[in-house]
Amino acid sequence: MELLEKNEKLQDKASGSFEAKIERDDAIEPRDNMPEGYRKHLIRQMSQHAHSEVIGMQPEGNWITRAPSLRAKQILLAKIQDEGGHGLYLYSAAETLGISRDEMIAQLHSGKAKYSNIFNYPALTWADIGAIGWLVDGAAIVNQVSLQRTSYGPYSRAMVRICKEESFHQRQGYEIMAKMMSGTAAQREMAQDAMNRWWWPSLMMFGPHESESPRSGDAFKWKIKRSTNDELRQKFIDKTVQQAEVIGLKVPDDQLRWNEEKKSYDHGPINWDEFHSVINGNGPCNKQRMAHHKKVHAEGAWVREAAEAYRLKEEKLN
Ligand code: FAQ
Repeated sequence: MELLEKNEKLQDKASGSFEAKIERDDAIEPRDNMPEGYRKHLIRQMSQHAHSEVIGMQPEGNWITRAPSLRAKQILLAKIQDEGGHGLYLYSAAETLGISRDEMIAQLHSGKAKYSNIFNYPALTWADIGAIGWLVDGAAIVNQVSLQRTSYGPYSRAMVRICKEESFHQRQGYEIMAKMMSGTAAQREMAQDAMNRWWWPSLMMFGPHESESPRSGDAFKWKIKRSTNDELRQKFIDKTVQQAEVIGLKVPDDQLRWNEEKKSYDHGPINWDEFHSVINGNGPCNKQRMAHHKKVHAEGAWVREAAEAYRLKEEKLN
């Protein structure tokens, strides 16, 4: 009996079944067999990730015309263009799973698909642009470095490129914060205020604690996720607290303490009621973000029509 099972396992490996590939840590590619649940799980996560990149352009876009110097404006423009590019890689990667971009956008507009909680907060001052680059991109990098080893090939390859660009974004944000912290009292106050408003929502970006994370079971079984939401959040806290100290910013958490035993920080409780309220449509900017996306999408219909007409013409010629 034991021999039979062993033989079956060997045959399974040789046949390159989905399970065998997952076990061997081989990448799953678009034409490979995959369970329907795996495909759906990835479409959900990757489309939400793509929507986040694109909606994430809005809070920063508001500051392009108000950047304090030509240099700052150029850098911010480049960063926002990168975010648009990240959305495109991710939509393309999700399309390999058999969903069209139109369907993904329709799901975003109907509220079926989510996007990251973080982009429902307003960018009130120039320091918020620093906080977004430093904290939001910093959190995104920690999550995305882990996703470089996700099991779906097109997603993991997209992550490699995206992470390189995100590290430039993180430095852009940290530079703004460091500059403001070495400026006037009013500038330091502005930087601290931005830190106070963006810290907790950035921690929420990693998603709920394990006991409240219904998607994690399948995600680990299929090696879509490699680390838990809490492990990644902790990694982010440990590196970011030190960066804050270097430039004199205070982390707005009275319960934050270095824990020598576990060699990392303990932190105060996260307000999960706020998180759920925001991801269910009731954050400060949800309505504004969606209204803007819908408006711009409708205004861009002619571009999609022209691209489609061009594609059809090329098809006829070939
Ligand atoms: N926001 O069971 P889990 C960026 C939902 S990119 C909203 O733990 P999972 C770059 C979750 O969907 C930022 N919803 O779920 C940038 C699920 O609901 P559902 C985006 C969230 O998937 C910077 C429910 O809660 N990055 O910032 C969030 O295993 C600056 C239960 O959660 C990604 O999307 C949240 N934060 O783990 C751009 C990374 N967290 O779908 C512009 C890829 C959880 O069942 C400017 N995604 N939910 O209705 C992931 O790694 C995972 O999907 C997690 C959530 C970790 C986000």
